[in-house]
Amino acid sequence: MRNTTIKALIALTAIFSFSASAALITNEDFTGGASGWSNNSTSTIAGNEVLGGFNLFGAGATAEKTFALSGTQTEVYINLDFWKGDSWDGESFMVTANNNVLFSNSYTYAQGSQVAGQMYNLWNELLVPINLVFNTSATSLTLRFSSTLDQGPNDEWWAVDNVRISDNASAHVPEPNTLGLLLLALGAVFAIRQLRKAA
Ligand SMILES: [Ca+2]
Ligand SMILES: [Ca+2]
Ligand SMILES: [Ca+2]
Repeated sequence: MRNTTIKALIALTAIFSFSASAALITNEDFTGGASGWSNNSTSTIAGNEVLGGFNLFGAGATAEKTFALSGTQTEVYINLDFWKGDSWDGESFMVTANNNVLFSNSYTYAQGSQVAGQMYNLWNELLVPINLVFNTSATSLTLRFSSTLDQGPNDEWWAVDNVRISDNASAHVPEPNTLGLLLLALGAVFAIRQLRKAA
């Protein structure tokens, strides 16, 4: 009887110690280069390696990559840093996921400060953190970056950095939670009492 109860408590503790946690799908800072993107060209902005950049991603440039998903998620979280470079004049930068436009915003040359590329007055660079949620239960994610720029990459350009994708799929990673710890403590107290009775 005593052993059965202790075993039951241990089993309950084990069950409640498993909690769902977000699954990390990718985390790319492009240090040492890019791989798997439709355009793997990288450059350096203020000492930091990025995908694209000055003289690389201007009119018509796109970069996309496909990632496998478990299919058990309902939300995918996409975080990245976007760099607007030099003489943008109202064009937009877009982020799409499986052909859904999740982000589209327009920029102009004077936004930001002088960091890279051309050094003409007000041909500035702007760093924009972008945080998106994509509702999907698909088994893959094709992430695509593009713009409506109409001039060459020596005139107006963009780059991305720190692309991080995660989702809310159940990862089944053992992770002590409050209930699990409480049950563990109760189990320990119970076991000690039983041992004292037995002694
Ligand atoms: Ca980087
Ligand atoms: Ca510049
Ligand atoms: Ca233009």
